[in-house]
Amino acid sequence: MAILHEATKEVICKIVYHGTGMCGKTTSLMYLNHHLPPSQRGKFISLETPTERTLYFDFLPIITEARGYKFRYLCFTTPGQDYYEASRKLVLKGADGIVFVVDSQRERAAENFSSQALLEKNLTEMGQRQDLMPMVVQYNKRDLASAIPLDEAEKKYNAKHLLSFPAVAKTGQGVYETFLSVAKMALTKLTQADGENRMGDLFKTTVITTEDSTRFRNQLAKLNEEAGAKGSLLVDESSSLLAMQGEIPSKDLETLGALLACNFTAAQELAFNMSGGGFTGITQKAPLRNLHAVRVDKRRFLVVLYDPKTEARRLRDAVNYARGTLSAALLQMDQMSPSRLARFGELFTSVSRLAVSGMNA
Ligand SMILES: Nc1nc2c(ncn2[C@@H]2O[C@H](COP(=O)(O)OP(=O)(O)OP(=O)(O)O)[C@@H](O)[C@H]2O)c(=O)[nH]1
Ligand SMILES: [Mg+2]
Repeated sequence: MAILHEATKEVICKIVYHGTGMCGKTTSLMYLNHHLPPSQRGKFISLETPTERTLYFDFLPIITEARGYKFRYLCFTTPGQDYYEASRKLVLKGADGIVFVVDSQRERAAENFSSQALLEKNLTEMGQRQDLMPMVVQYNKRDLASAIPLDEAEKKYNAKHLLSFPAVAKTGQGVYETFLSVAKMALTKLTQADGENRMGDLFKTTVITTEDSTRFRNQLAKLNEEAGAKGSLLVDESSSLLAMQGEIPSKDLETLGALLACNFTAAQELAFNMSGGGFTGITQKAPLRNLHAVRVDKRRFLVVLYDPKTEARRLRDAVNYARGTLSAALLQMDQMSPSRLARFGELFTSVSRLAVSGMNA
């Protein structure tokens, strides 16, 4: 779910690389990480098993700028192995663009098909319409002798005639072109008010005006004061930080957002599967600070960093109060998003065109 921050002139989009195990998703992000200049990327993280298979996700923020606006593409890879279905679904949540990576080797056809079917199933389950999701295909491993011809690959895997790119992630061939094209599509979509109404909730663009930002910060400041907390964050399930206030001991807020979002959502689903009931929150206790996370509304949650000595009741009361005021403010913000999109849409579309074409240079 894309976010437009008026105050900081930032646009945040989520791009997900999806495809069967070992098709080259991690290698694609690694290539981008090694070849983009430091000013155009954030910190790359990879959560792998000891055998280099992605366990949870890889994450790389890619950044472009134009006319004082910053565009941040939070790029994730999903784990390709079958038994990681739950983490794959978490990572797909709120995607603004998807790269479907195909392993071009003839013997991997069955796995490519099943990965494609899973993607469709997962998106449908999340309430997203396929035809509205910006998507491109990366035919990877073109260097291998057993790679099927491109026209055969198109027939097999691209019935919808999506834009597609031959690639060799190991050397980087086609990787950047693929990213640019999905980035362009995602930016074009985020300002289309027309698509907006037909998107599932998770996939709508949120416009956060300067007033919204100030209001959220004030609400979080009040929470910190009443809970005796050091800091607090309002996080979107698709992993963007909506607002924060106080001392957040992390230099790398983007990564923090990604980790919090995936872990919170995972904990929530696990709790739901185990109890069949609702989910109120999780607490992580540690010597320096405790961390308490609760759901605020359907798409967002609140994380409070508080002193381990804080009295439980004081924290609970403060958090309950903050949840109420924040969810009312978020509801109001969401209701206004379509009209704000119409207002900001043109501006963002024209700037985003510059931002993406600037990357070609
Ligand atoms: N020959 C060749 N090998 C590649 C290419 N891309 C990736 N590989 C290799 O394929 C293996 C798997 O690549 P990864 O990028 O880890 O695959 P993945 O899609 O992230 O796999 P999971 O994390 O298990 O889902 C590695 O050994 C890569 O070096 C390519 O274009 N050509
Ligand atoms: Mg991987």
